[in-house]
Amino acid sequence: MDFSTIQFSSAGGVARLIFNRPDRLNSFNQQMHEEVAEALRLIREDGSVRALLIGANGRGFCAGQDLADRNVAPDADMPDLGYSLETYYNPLIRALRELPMPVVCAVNGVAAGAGANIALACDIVIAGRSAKFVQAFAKIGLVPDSGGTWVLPRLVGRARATALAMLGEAVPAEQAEAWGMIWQCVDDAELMPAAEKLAAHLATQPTRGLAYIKQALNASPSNSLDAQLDLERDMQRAAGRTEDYREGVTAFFEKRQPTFKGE
Ligand code: T3D
Repeated sequence: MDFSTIQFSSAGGVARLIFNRPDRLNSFNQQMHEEVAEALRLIREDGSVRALLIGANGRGFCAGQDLADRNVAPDADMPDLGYSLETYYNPLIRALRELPMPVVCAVNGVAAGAGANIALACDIVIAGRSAKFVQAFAKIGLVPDSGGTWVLPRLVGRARATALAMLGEAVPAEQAEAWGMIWQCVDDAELMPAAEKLAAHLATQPTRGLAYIKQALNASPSNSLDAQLDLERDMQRAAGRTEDYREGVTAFFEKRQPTFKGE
């Protein structure tokens, strides 16, 4: 597939998926959904990829759904947004959460609607100081989607999640960092270098171990402590059988840096 709504490349164990509809604030249309889904499929099939970096071109990260694609004229049949979520947004969020490697998201400007929640579905989110996160849905009569109602209260607590969802007020990047909504806010000029450095570092780490960490953290919110202890046992058993665990312990005793192969 030739990509145009995204840029996609892979080198040094890092795949880069860059939203590329800057004239539409990188809002999603059907083609962009299809291209992102294809890129994620390629990543899953490429055994050499050990970290994914998501970013965006232009002044914004993503404004969610391209509203120009929604015909709400008085005489039009109202669109089935449930179909849109079932077909496009939900598989995208599931794919990001299930990808067995770290996903770093670099938020360069406004992240609104589904754009905000796609960013928050990633594993480590870094934002430029001028970026902001907007749960824009209520302003057009909609409900936060793309996992927003799940992830927001878990990240910032119910009180803030409710106000953000109902008021649609922007959260500046510094505030998002202070609230624990994202990992880090950096100067705009530092955003891509910092995100690249982080993704490159993660691509040298024990990939399967990181995937087990991700799986355990994903399961944690809906698990009891007992269930989570069982899961940790299973994840640890699997991690303890990786070559990277062998290398980590060996390197520790040899007082050298480990060389992880992601195996
Ligand atoms: O439909 C389904 O499939 C269901 C799933 C829905 C998922 C969703 O994401 S629903 C939520 C959709 N997104 C929004 O409601 C966000 C709408 N946009 C905004 O609130 C603001 O534009 C922003 C907060 C994102 C940015 O504000 P600002 O002041 O920086 O920029 P602006 O001037 O409002 O926007 C710049 C241009 O981008 C403008 O076009 P123009 O006037 O220069 O020709 C604006 O219309 C356009 N734009 C911004 N967001 C969208 C968009 N065009 C289409 N769709 C957008 N989402």
